[in-house]
Amino acid sequence: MFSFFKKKEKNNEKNEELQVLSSKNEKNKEEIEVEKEVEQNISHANIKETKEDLRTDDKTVNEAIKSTKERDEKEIQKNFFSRALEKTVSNFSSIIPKKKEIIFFNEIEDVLIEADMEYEVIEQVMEGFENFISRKQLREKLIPLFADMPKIEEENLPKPFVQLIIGVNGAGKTTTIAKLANRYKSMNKKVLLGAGDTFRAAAIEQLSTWASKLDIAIIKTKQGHDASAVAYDTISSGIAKDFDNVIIDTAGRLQTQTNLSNELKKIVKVCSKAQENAPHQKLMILDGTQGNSAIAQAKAFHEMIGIDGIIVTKLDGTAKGGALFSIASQLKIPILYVGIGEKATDLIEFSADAFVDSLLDGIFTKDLEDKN
Ligand SMILES: Nc1nc2c(ncn2[C@@H]2O[C@H](COP(=O)(O)OP(=O)(O)OP(=O)(O)O)[C@@H](O)[C@H]2O)c(=O)[nH]1
Ligand SMILES: [Mg+2]
Repeated sequence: MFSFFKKKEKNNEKNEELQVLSSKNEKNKEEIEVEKEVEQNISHANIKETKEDLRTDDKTVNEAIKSTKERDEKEIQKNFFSRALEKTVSNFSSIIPKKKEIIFFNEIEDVLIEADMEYEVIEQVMEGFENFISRKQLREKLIPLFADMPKIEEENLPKPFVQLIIGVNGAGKTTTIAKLANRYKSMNKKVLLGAGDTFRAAAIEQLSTWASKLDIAIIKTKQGHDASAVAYDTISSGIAKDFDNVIIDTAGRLQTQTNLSNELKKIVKVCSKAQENAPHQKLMILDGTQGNSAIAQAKAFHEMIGIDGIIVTKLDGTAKGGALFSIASQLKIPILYVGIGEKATDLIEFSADAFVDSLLDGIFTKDLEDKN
């Protein structure tokens, strides 16, 4: 009996001990859990922090890459403009044989006349200048001449995006179409050309040759056929076959030729029947070698059908680069590109900064303070 109670007592003690142990275990378990959780939180926080750090680092690196890329692109663009303005700038040396930091009033005036800037614009630029002019002072007057050009929408474009190319005979329309097509193709766009110059058989052939050379699709018909029908067929095919860009050529014409200007109006109207709001851009091609006389042409075409953008060709072959200032400030139509040769790659996006700096490089030394 006694031993039974003793045993029970012992058992109870053991149970208590076990309970204590198990509660200790529970406590340990809890502690371990808490510790684990703390550790996990710390390591999460660390990972998060490291990730944040990496993200910040990534951002800095990406921003650095972006700004280097932008700088490189600007430099490349400026080099292109220096090439385009070679002839214009080489003429300056008869007025200013050696580049200078500060230039005399009359010399600047002569340089601008030599570059074929219109006199009205020259007066506007020279107004308020003292006897000597620095690079910075002149730059601040030249850049705003391009400020009135409206910006062109480049995003959310309709598909296909239809461009109609117009201009006088020999301005460089067909060659510029090849250059634009080549540019869009290199951006992975699906491009379709429309041989809308049905006036001459050679014109259809010329565009076809470019199309096969660049491996780009083309819609064409026989010489003498209705140009607006070609425009309609090209746009319809562009819609049906999911093209990104449609570029339509037209015959060269003078603004004074009534029949041809009526034909142009008809082409524009028919385009809008094939696709809403087409043509989305009516681009006027101006021959850069004509200098300021191209302005009157552009004005007349603008009154006729409304021009959305200008491309100045043959800048490589002229000393009249300064005409671009008058074109921009008088027409207030954006200059989109500049042609600098006969190859498909000889087209550069217009940049007022690169253009003005290339001109200024021809007469001014690059002093650090004024350098942009
Ligand atoms: N140097 C140089 N030549 C160019 C440039 N753009 C066009 N040309 C040349 O100018 C000439 C006329 O070019 P086209 O593209 O046939 O001109 P177009 O306006 O289509 O002529 P039409 O169809 O006859 O009205 C060709 O010999 C082209 O190679 C350019 O930017 N620089
Ligand atoms: Mg042509």
